[in-house]
Amino acid sequence: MSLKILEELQQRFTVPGVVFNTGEGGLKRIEVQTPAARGEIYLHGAHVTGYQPMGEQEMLFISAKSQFAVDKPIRGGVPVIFPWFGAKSDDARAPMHGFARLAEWEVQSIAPADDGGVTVDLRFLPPPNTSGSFPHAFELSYRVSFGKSLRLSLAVRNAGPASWKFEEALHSYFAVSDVRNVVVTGLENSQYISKTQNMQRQQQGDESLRITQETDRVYQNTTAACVIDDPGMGRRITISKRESRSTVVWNPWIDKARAMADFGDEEWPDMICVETCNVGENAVQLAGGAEHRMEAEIRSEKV
Ligand code: TA6
Repeated sequence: MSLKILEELQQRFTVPGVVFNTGEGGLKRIEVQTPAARGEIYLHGAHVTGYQPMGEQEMLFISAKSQFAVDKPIRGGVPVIFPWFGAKSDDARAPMHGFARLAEWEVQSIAPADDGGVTVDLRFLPPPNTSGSFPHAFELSYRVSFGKSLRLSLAVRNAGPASWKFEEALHSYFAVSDVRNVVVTGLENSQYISKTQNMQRQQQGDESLRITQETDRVYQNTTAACVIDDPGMGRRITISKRESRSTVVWNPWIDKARAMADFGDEEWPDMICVETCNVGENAVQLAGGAEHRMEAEIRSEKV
C-alpha cells in the first residue's frame, strides 16, 4: 500500500533530485539532493530531519534513539509545533507541543528553487479527532526550501468565522561539536521565562548565552536573529526569522537526557535547540478568515 502511494507521489511530483521513499519506521520520506544542498523531510509531522548545504556539514541533530512511529514525535530535526507549546494548559492528556507534529501532512507541490535548491509545499487540514482539543477550523501550509539556506515558512489560516489564539514553533535541533563550547548571540538584554527556575521571568544582560547546565528559556518579545558560534565545528549558524516574537533555547543536559527514552544519555553535548516561535504572551490571536505566516531562515558559514 505504502509503496503504491510512494510511486504515485513520485509520478505526481517529478523534480530532478527529489525521491520519495520509505524512511525509518516505514514512514514516507522525501529525499532531496541538488547542487545546492541535501535535505530530507518526513510526511509524518512535515518533519525536516536533514539539511546539509553543499560543502558544509549536516546542520540538524537527530537522536540515535528517536522513534519513527505514526503516534510518536521524531526527536530532532525541526518539529512543527501547533496549536499549543509544551503541555496543553487545560488538558493534561493532550499531546505535548500540540498535534501537528504527529499528523501526516499532504504534499501540495515540489519545485526547483531560485537558489539551485528545491522547495516542498505541504498542507495539514484538521483530522476529525482533534476537534476536542482544538475546536476550530484551520489549515496549515508549510513551505520548506532546501537550498543555500534552509527556509521554513509556516502559515496558519483561520478557516472559521470566530477569532482564536494559537501558539507555534519551529523547534529546530542543531548539531554542534559540544554544547559547552558554543556561544549563542542575539538574545542579549532580552527577557525570558526560565522553565528550569519555576517559570521565573528573568532578564539576560548584554552577555552572550553559554550553556553550562540544563537550559530551557522561553524568550519573549524578541524578533532578533540568533547566531550559534561553534568553533569546534568551524562554523557559525544564523537563524533569522519573520513574524516570530519568541525564541526558545533548550539543552536537556545530563539528567533530562537520561530521563528521555528517545534521547541518548550521552547525546546532550551534541545538540542545542534554538526555536523560532510565537508562544506565551506572544501567542497569535487570529481573526476569522485571516492567515498568519511565520518564517525562519537557517544558514551556515565557515569560520
Ligand atoms: O522547547 C523546549 C521544550 O519545551 C522542553 O521543555 C522539552 O520538553 C522540549 O521542548 C522537548 O519536548 P518534547 O515534547 O519534544 O519532548
